[in-house]
Amino acid sequence: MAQTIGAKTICTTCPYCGTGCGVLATPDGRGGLSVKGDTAHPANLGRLCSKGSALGETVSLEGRALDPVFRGSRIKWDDALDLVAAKFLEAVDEHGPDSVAFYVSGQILTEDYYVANKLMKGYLGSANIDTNSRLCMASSVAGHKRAFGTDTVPGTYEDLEEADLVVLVGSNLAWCHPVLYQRLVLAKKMNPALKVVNIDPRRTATSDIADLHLSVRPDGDVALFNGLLAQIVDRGAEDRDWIDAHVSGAGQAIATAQAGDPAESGLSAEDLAQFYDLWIGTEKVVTMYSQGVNQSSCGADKVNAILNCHLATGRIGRPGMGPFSVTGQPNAMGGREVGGLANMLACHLDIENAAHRDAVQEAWGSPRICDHAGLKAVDLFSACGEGRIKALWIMGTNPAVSLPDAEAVSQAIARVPFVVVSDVLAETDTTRLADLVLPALAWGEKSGTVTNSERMISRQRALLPAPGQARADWQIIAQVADRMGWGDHFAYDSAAEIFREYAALSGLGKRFDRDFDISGLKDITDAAYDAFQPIRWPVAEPGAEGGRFFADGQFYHADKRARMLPVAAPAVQDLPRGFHLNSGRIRDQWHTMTRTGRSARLSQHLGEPFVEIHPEDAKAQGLGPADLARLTSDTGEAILRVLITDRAARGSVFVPIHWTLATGAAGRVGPLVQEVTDPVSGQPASKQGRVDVALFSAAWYGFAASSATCRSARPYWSVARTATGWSAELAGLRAPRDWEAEARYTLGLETGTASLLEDPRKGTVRVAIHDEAGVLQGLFFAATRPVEVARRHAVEMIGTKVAAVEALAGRPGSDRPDPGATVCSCYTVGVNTLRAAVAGGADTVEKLGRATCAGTNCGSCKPELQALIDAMSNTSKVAAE
Ligand SMILES: Nc1nc2c(c(=O)[nH]1)N[C@H]1C(S)=C(S)[C@@H](COP(=O)(O)OP(=O)(O)OC[C@H]3O[C@@H](n4cnc5c(=O)[nH]c(N)nc54)[C@H](O)[C@@H]3O)O[C@H]1N2
Ligand SMILES: Nc1nc2c(c(=O)[nH]1)N[C@H]1C(S)=C(S)[C@@H](COP(=O)(O)OP(=O)(O)OC[C@H]3O[C@@H](n4cnc5c(=O)[nH]c(N)nc54)[C@H](O)[C@@H]3O)O[C@H]1N2
Ligand code: SF4
Ligand SMILES: [Mo]
Repeated sequence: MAQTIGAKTICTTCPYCGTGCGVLATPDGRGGLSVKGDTAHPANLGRLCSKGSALGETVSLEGRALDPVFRGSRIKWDDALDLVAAKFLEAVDEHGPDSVAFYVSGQILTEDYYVANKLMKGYLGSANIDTNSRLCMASSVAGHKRAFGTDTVPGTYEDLEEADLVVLVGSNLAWCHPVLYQRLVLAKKMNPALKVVNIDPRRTATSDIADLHLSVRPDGDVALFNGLLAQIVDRGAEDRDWIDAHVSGAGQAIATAQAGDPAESGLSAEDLAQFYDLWIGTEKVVTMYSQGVNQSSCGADKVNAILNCHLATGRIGRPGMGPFSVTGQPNAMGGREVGGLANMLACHLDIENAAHRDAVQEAWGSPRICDHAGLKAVDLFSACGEGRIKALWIMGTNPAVSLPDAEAVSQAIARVPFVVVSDVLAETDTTRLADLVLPALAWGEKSGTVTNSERMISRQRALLPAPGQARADWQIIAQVADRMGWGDHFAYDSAAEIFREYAALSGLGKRFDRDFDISGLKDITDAAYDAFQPIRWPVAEPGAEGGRFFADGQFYHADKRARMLPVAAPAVQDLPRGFHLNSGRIRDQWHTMTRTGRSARLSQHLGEPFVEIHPEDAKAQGLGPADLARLTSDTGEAILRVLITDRAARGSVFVPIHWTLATGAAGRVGPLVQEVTDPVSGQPASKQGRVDVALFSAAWYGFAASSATCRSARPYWSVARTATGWSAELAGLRAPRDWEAEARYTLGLETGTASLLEDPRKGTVRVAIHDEAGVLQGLFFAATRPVEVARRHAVEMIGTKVAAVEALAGRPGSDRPDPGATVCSCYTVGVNTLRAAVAGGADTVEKLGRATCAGTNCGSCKPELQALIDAMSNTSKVAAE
């Protein structure tokens, strides 16, 4: 069978980004596994990025939720399921169907998603089921529906290879879709004529491949693309025949674009001209976009401004041409297909359409069906805070961290009388707020399907045994439905059975002339589901396979025509004070770090929450390298390490989204972000906050490395996994009276012999803790300035029999150079090692790879290697002048 290669190797799909890479995983029989890329999978053709490569390091059972837990006590599944059923039914009886809600995730599988929707929309009778895709894809969904009459990504990944121009808008592809980025890098190598434009206020790792980087003003995208549309028309580059045959609304959209001022994009006339020349002069253009577009108060308008340009030129759905919204989560797309959002019905059908509702209800044989849209994520949590939601079930997402105004959201969740959280971990910022925590099967243990950015449906397959009492999400939901009295309609024995029902339902697509139709798979046997090969929808007949959409000019509005929309650029607003707050991702962490945070390798790349700020801005705020900054907004505050870089845009700071209360004291960006949403899509404007930035004047700074779990009660701390245990960065406002006690608490080491070295003149304190056998268990360094110790060296000494004096030196001897902060996670190659190799003549990424191995496995660090080479060659040029 297809999934079994060799004895135990199983084909599955990576659980992280929407690239949807195929993975070959081989369990080692001891709970771990080795992974490599699946050369047969069309998304990655054998490649994996640093996160995919490290999957084997994230499957241990440490910290896992293994039993149902009610208010701190383990309970039996039967009791847990009875309780959920009773509480939800009670609320519906007393307060109506809209008094209950599910908040789910683009990280659960299609089968989970389908069952959750069926229960909420068809049985409980409310559409109060929204998903974290609201924070992620909602603006693209809205933009697609407005333009195409359906939520459909027209193109395929091959378009990256077919194109002559790829425009990346608000996308840090190098870090967030690294395998797609590598496909683009390769495409550029094969076709040197291929040009790349990157539109992002910051200069990111992705900008390094760009022929043109446009540092657009935050939210300047509508002005930029309206300018493009106006130029298309001015230069007679629009496709009149295509517009006449297939598009409505062009006149008004063009008039609105012509009335705009492209200078409001914040770009110079030369940059604008260069971009417009390139775009208009290159027929095969793919405009790929992500959260810099979606997460905005004008996100849907940004999407339509981009779509307008493709519709005006008819550059859509043909090889190498089209708008391309890349999805974030592994099953963001699957969620949209099953109708995971509060304003959608299953299979691209509409809640507002009575015929659609009746057909779905009939197919489900359900007692009722929701007849109006439910609450969108931000409104849903507001309703929780206002006491309108009596029972809430959160699955596969961590809203106490990831929603805007995260502190208020946490309080809102705490106000709900009955909160269930299904998660794979026992302790997250959200499970802490739950009445009942349900243990879910994790990636590697569960089975089902996901759909990636290019509409490719792939299997996730179980390869490890179910741990403890954990159950699949769909199973938990179905068992609750059973206890609610609807067992006959939820009597699924397997994911395959759910998939068949769902595929059959999608046959309604034919009746209602919808594009999503996988009914060709409705009779798939269990064996064929086991052997399932990636397939792109639509699959309306057995044996069919989907390709690109819309080249034929057939759209899904009633008149079959696409719509160009008049979208006016938002007024440019100068900040009265403070900084623009931008937020997003780093290369080696996934969201709230519940999985990637367990890998020591991944935690070494950027191991601490930080704020990226421009050198001039840093100077003006009195911030120096490695200082700490306090960020305050109307809603909250954070304390973060200062990272000064000219890659930041002036007046704007960037903060990663990954840190939580579990990994830091004040590293969350969520509490800083105001609850501003796009009026069309309801998506939060997570990239457009306002903050003040000031120096956090700590009395002392610390670094700790321990074999145990580090913790702290200081106003600033953050912890990271290391190869020998944990490390911590900390800072305090007052020096502790007893340094040894402080060290022991931070290191989590109550026993062992402490050696203390204090230098009052330099203001430094160093503590080493050895066990009885003379093995170093913990090291603690404190100073009145940000601590200068060779961190990797300190970490590597833990667990060895190094003597106290050597351990306390904090630096390796001259015979063992400090490798420095990790750049290549796969081979743990540090920046100092790389600098030495470049200085020794390794002046290309390839040579650096041969000299140090860096970048030769997954390749995710190649942009950083190139940047290092460039930076060093610039420095040596300056030195020579
Ligand atoms: N390593 C890693 N990869 C991931 C994830 C992860 O957590 N870690 N998460 C996955 C998920 S769910 C998602 S949604 C994707 C997100 O993937 P991306 O959207 O590529 O990632 P972000 O870092 O959120 O934001 C992209 C860029 O938008 C820019 N930006 C901000 N404001 C504007 C603006 O007004 N205009 C423009 N043009 N750009 C702007 C930011 O500076 C940032 O560099 O990544 C997926 N992949
Ligand atoms: N400021 C700001 N905020 C943002 C963003 C931003 O760019 N800036 N980006 C937004 C975007 S695009 C996204 S997608 C969200 C992501 O935000 P979240 O969805 O809140 O983040 P995750 O850490 O992915 O949460 C997933 C949770 O599900 C658990 N889990 C993993 N697998 C399973 C499973 O199979 N079943 C169950 N039941 N649980 C599982 C994990 O342990 C984890 O607790 O953040 C959003 N928030
Ligand atoms: S690019 Fe990386 S994170 Fe995304 S699916 Fe592929 S291996 Fe996983
Ligand atoms: Mo996302």
